Amino acid sequence: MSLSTAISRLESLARLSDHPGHLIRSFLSPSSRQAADLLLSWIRDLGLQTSHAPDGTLRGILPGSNPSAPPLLLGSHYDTVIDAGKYDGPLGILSALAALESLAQQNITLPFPVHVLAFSDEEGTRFQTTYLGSRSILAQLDEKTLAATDANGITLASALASEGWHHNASLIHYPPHSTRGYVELHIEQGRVLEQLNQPASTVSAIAGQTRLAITLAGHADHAGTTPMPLRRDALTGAAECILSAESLARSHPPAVITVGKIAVHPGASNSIPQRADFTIDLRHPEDNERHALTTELQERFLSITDQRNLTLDWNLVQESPATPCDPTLTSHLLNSLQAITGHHTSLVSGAGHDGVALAPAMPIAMLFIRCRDGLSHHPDEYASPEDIDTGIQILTHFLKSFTP
Ligand code: HGY
Ligand code: MN
Ligand code: MN
Repeated sequence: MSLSTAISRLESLARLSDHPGHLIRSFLSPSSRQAADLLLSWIRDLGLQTSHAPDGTLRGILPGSNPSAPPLLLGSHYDTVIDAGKYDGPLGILSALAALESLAQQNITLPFPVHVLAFSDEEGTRFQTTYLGSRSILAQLDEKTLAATDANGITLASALASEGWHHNASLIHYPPHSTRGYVELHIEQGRVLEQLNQPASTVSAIAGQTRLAITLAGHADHAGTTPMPLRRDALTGAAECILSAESLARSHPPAVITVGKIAVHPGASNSIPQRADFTIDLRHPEDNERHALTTELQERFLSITDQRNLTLDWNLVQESPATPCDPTLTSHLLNSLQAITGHHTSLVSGAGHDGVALAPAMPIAMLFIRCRDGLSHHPDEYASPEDIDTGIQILTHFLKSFTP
């Protein structure tokens, strides 16, 4: 596949959305199915043996000269956030296919199988629970995750049962330590490579994440007849909590805390809000710091809600540990990075990736590609054709020289 083919395929995928006005592909949605069919056709065109799991995980197998050897896994995710860019996820899948096509054009057969995986839900846009695809290939969709509900109250379990792609589906499963590892190419989603004026880097570790669902409840009342001192306003309480979360993160760098979603009930302009529901996304590269900040945040919220005579409902939706990348697998990738770019840079990832879910069962390594202004989870997300080409060359070099 030439670079121009990879670029035009990114554009084709970016046109498949659940919403006419912006890019969003969520778990098992119609546009996800269209994207899956397109990806499977491209994987098939490369001569790989394709399959899909009911949860939307796709796989292409290139057997190599020793089909029974432990496989190397490549890939990324093809779901998106809301109003997404076109590179976060699909670039990793298409770069893997481009690297394999480059090897085929050089008549190179690898001495081990390569499995290209496309995960159907890394972002958690529908159920707020991340890494559904990568956790499913390890058979780790636990009861709590299966009970997660979407905005319509549908549980993941019932969505899988009623909307899953069961026709011609097969089990895609990897027992622990049954592979050579997982390597993912991804845009950096940060500004460091731009500041260093370098096209790519490896990743040393992925920051830990804590995702919370918070509900503050007070008392609905008339906006015109209720004096300020008598109010139990859930939204102003939430506002104080949110600003407190921001000041906590600002005072503890490199911690980051984000409130990405908020809903107010009853939502009438002349009614005092009875209830405010919002999300917390808290990240830090050190788990003990992340846990300490989470405790501090809960104490701050309890104090605010006590003072305001509100109730606090604090729910841990999901947490992922800070995840180091495998030093040996990463050193192979670093050698290829150096061979192609002359650089030897490794960065910590503030963004989460499927490797977090896979790390307990296999070595993981990641290759970052520079993205303009570090922008991501935004329609203006952009990686240059030159940097994408460099990424594909590094991946190709890595596959050729990877003799584990
Ligand atoms: O939220 C993240 O870090 C990733 O984009 N899923
Ligand atoms: Mn993302
Ligand atoms: Mn991603």
